[in-house]
Amino acid sequence: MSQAVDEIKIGGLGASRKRVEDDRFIRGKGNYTDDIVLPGMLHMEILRSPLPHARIRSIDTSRAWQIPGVHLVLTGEMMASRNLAWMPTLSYDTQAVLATDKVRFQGQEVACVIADDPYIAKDACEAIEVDYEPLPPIVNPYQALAEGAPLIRDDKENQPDNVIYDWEVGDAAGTDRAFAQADLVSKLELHYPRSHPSPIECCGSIADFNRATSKLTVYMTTQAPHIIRAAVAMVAELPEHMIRIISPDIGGGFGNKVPVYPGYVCSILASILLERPVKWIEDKSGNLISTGFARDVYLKGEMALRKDGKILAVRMHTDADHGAFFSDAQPSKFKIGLMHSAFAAYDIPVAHLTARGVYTNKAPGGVAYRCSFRVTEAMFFQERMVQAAASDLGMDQAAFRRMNFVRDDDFPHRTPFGFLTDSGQYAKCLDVGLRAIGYDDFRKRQEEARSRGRLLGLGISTMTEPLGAGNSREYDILGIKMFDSAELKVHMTGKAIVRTGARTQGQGHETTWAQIVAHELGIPAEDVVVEEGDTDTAPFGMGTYASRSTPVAGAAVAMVARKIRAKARKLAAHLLEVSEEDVDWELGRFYVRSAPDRGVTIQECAMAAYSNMPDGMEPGLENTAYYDPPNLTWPFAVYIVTVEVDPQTGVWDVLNMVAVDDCGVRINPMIVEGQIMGGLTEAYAMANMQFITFDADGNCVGSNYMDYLLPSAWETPGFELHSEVVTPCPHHPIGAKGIGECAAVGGPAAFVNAVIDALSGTGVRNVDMPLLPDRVWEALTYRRDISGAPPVRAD
Ligand code: MCN
Ligand code: CUN
Repeated sequence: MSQAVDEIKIGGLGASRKRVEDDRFIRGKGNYTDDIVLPGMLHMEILRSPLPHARIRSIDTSRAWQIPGVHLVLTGEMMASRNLAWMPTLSYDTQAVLATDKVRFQGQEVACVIADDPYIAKDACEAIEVDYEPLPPIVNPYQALAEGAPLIRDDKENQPDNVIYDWEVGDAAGTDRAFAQADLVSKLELHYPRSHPSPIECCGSIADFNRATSKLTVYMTTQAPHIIRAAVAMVAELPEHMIRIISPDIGGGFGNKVPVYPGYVCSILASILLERPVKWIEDKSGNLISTGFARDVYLKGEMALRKDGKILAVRMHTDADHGAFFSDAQPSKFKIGLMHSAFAAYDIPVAHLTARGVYTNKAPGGVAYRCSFRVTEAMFFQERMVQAAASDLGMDQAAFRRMNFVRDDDFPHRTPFGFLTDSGQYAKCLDVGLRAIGYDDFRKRQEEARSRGRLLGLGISTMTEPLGAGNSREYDILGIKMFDSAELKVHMTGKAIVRTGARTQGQGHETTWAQIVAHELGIPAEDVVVEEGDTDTAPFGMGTYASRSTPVAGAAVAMVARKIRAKARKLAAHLLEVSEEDVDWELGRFYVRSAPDRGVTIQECAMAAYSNMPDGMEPGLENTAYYDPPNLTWPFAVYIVTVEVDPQTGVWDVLNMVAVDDCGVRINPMIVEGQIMGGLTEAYAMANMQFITFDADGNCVGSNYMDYLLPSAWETPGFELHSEVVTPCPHHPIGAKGIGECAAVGGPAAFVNAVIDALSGTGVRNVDMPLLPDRVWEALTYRRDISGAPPVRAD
C-alpha cells in the first residue's frame, strides 16, 4: 500500500492554503518601503509642474537653499551636468528625470529638495521659483496629429511631428480580399479611456550609498528588482555588483511599480552626493498625476461577415495616446505591446492591424494596469466588436461566439496575427456560463420587462490572453531575454527555502511557491519559506508583471525541485543500499521497487546530503533552475453580466455576474478566486466610474480620490465564480496558466456589453467607459453614441 504523504494535507497542489503573508499584514507587521528607517536618513520631496506644456525660462532655487534643514536642491541643470537629466525608457525613448528645457505634462518633476524631514523639504519646494512660458497643451491624439500642432518633443532630433510610431501587423492584402467578399461589414469606433492602477501604497525609494564600501543599496517599490539593478548600472554607470536593490513588502503594484521613475533616480543621486540615506515617498496626488497610467487607446474596428455568421476577416486601427514620453514596458519589437493578441480565441482566417502612437501633454506610462502589455485594450475591442457584429447580423450573442470559436481539437492554434495559442475548451466555458446566468430565461424576462418600460441587459465577454512572457526567442526587454529562475535550498532537517526572481505584490507567492515544492518533493508547504525581492540573494529574474510569475518563475520552482529530487534519489539509493534504477518515487518518499515497505523519506535524504552522502558525491541539497518557457500560456475566461438601467437617471445596477475561468491547473484555488474577484472589481470600476481625463487646458482631472473613484465593498456587486473547466497547459511543468490579470482584462467588456444590450432598439452602438449615469442617460434620451475622449465637456 502506498505510504505517500497526502498532498492536500501538506498544502500541495490544489490545496486552498491560507496565505502565509497575511499573518503579518493583518497584524500591521508588514515591512513596506516607508516603514524602513535608516540612521542619518534624509527626506526628499519633488516639485511638480502646474502646467501641462511650458518652456522653462529660469529656475531660482536660492530661497529654498536658505531654509534651515535643507541639504540639497536638485534641478535639471544639475542633473544634466552629470548626464542624468534624461533617462532611457523601456521603449527605446528618452524621458526627462528633471525638466530642463520644457515641462511636457502637468505634474512633471521639475526639482527636488532633500532635507531633514519631509515637511521642510515640501516647504522648500514651494520656495523654488520657476518662470514658465506657457505653450498650448495637447490632450488627445487628434489634436496631436492636427496640421500645425505644437511639437511636444522638440528635444529630439528627427522628430518633426508628434507621431511616435506607425506600426502594422497581419495581412493587409488578404484582409482587403476577404472584405471584398463579405455579405456585411460591421463597424465600431470607441475609446478605452486612460486610467490608473492606483495601488494603496504609492511609489518610493530609500537610496543608501556608502562611500567606504562603494556599495549602493536601494530599498524601493519595484515589481522587477533585477531589471532596476541593470538599469541603475547602465544609466548611472555604477558597477552592477556594487548595487543591491531590495523590494520590501509591496502594498499593491497592479503594473504601477514596473517603470523607473524620476524620484528613484533623484534619491539615488542625492544619496551619492550627500553620502547619507535619502528617502522619497510619493503622495497620492503625485502618484495619480505622474506615474504609469494605463490604456488611452482609440479604436476603429471593422469586421467582414458572412450572412450565416462566420467572421471572414478583421481590420483594426488603433491610435494610442502615450503622453509626453514613450515609456511602455513591452517585449521590444511590438510597438503597441500585445494588442495583436486580439481575436486569438476566434477562428478568423485573416486580419490586419495598424497602430499609431502619439505624444501628448499627459503623463507617460503604458505598462498598464493589470494587463499583459495592452491585452486589456485588445480584449475589450474584440468583445465590443463581436457584440456589435452579432447585433448587426441579428444573431444571438452566444451562438455567434460559439460558431466562431477556435475548436478544442484545433490546438496549437495560429492566430491571424501570428501567435500560437496552446489549449482551451472555449465552447464548454461559454456553456457553463450561460447555464449559470440562466441565459434563455433571462432573454425572456428581458422581453417582458421591456414591454413594461424596464431596461434589462445581458453582456457576454470572453478572453484568452497571452500570459507569461517569454520565451526568450521572441521576447526581450531592452535586449534582456525574458526567462526566469528559482533557487531551492533544502536544509539538513528537511526544511527549505525557495527564492525566485519574481516579486509578489499581493498575489501570494509566499504561499503558492511553497505549494509547488510540496507537490514536487512532499515537503510540507509550511516547512518551505519563500523569499523574493533582494537582488543580493534572489537569483536573476525579470520580475512580476504580465501574470508571468506562475508561467515562468513558478515553472522554475517546479524544475528546481525536480533537480533536487534527482539528487535525493541518488541519496535514497545509497541509504537503501540498492541501485538508483531500483528506486521508485511516491510523494515524499523513495522506496525499493521490489520491496515497497523499504523506503526513505525526502527528509531522510536531506539529512543524508549533509551527514551520509555516498563517496564522491558533492554534499548539500541545493540547486538553481533557469526556465525559458517554450510558449506563452493562454488562459481562457467567460464573463457574463446582467444589468438593469434606470431610464430616468441612466444609473445601472448589476443584477448578476458569473465568471468561468480556465487557468489550467490551479495551485491554490482560494488564491486564484481572490485574483479573479479582485480583477472583476477593477473591471467593474473601469466600466462604471474609474478614469483620469483632462480638460482643454491640460489639467488632469482625476488626480485625487474625490475625482478618481475606486469602488468600495458597498458599490461592488457580488460575483459567482466557476472553476469546473480545467485545461492543463500542455507546456508548463505543472500544467498551470497565469490568472493574475484575466478578470481585469476580460471583465470590462461584459459590463459595457450588458448596458449597450439594455439600450438595444435605440440605435446606440457605443458609450465610452466609464458608463457614468449622465452618459447613459444622454445616449438613451438623444439616441446617440457617447464619446469619452478628452477634453472633458465643460458642463
Ligand atoms: N496561481 C495559482 N494557480 C494558477 C495561476 C496562478 O494558484 N494556475 C496563483 C499564483 O501562484 C499567484 C497568483 O495566483 O500566487 C497570481 O499568479 P499569476 O497569474 O502567475 O500572476 P503573477 O503572480 O505574475 O502576478 C502578476 C499579476 C499582475 S501582472 C498584476 S498587474 C496584478 C495581479 O497579478 N497585480 C496585483 N494581481 C494582483 N493582486 C494583488 N493582490 N496585488 C497586485 O498588485
Ligand atoms: Cu500590465 S500591469 Mo501587471 O502586468 O504588472
